[in-house]
Amino acid sequence: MIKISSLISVLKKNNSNFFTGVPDSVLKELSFELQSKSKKSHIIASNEGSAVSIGIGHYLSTKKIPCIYMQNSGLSNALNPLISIAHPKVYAIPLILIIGWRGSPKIKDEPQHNVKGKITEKLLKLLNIKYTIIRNNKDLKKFDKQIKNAKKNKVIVACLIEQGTLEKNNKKINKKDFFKIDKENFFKTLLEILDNKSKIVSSTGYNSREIMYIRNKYQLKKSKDFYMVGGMGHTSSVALGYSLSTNKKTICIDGDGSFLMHLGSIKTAGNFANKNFKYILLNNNTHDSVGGQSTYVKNIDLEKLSKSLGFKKFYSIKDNKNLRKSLKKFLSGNSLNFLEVKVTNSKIKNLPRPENLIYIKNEFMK
Ligand SMILES: Cc1ncc(C[n+]2csc(CCOP(=O)(O)OP(=O)(O)O)c2C)c(N)n1
Repeated sequence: MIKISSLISVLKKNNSNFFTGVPDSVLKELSFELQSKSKKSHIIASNEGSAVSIGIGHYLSTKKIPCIYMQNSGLSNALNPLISIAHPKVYAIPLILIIGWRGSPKIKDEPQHNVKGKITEKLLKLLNIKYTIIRNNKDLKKFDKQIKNAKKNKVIVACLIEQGTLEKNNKKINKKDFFKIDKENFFKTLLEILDNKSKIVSSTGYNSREIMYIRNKYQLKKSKDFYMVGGMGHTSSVALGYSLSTNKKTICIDGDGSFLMHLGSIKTAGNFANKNFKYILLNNNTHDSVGGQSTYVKNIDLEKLSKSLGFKKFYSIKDNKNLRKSLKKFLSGNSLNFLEVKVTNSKIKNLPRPENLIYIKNEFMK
């Protein structure tokens, strides 16, 4: 184990004091530590490619190496600017990557993480990125040397951090409920209303796990789900692709972090979706499932945004009063509409995780 302060002090010693990234549960302690930093030195990015690019811009203006943090699933989002801009054979921009290593061969994890976990080191090797697996303070010394080398030779350097490596301390993000609707009540109501033919495509984070839990708890078996266990930000695209070749109601349940990650997809849906595509944004204004970091979605005028992206009507449900009635109205709407539901953070402890993915897919496709 290592203290987060020890990692940060290695970075500081190397004059790297600018952080940008997408939150990850493995790196929660880093997020907790960074929350007191100003906008000038810490930016929560909407996706990992943007984080790398913000870091590149930082280097261009300061000559200092930025620290870019991400979960290894996001490494694929980061690849484009890493390879096509920052790579030593392109612009040679030095960067420090701090990567949360889900599915490392040492640790039992979910199927989607196991696949990425197994190839994470190979990906870094393929990119010629030197890295350290940080498990103790000795590893930090090795990482320090690699950073010095990266500075000198203008190359990218990375560290891999497994679940449980960062020591917990008393710092936390004070998880705040910005909004009122209890998610359990929302999902229960939705699953009660939907008919047998309807399909749900739900996002990474707590949404999919909560739907699974609530179906089981209340034995609500109508309609079928496709859980986006990975591919964060692509929920609306999967739902769009599904909905175009069917008349079945296709309900896209998105989280606000997921909505922002590839916001352009919502414009694609706005252009091309039919009225059977039902987009529901569950807005809690946080990356609830990875530590409660803010998404800042509450500052967006979603009515103006959704309408300008091509949705005809905008609905927002703020409290439990008329929840059922409003949901029914939205679902039976005769045009392409956008629904925001202002929800609390998740209150359910020990949520299940989708495991039998092939079975889930086959049921969904029936
Ligand atoms: C590409 C990618 N980057 C980061 C993550 C880590 N991650 C998992 S869930 C999540 C937050 C999702 O936020 P939101 O959609 O608001 O859902 P909530 O956590 O509030 O349930 C993040 C960042 C991931 N799974 N994939």
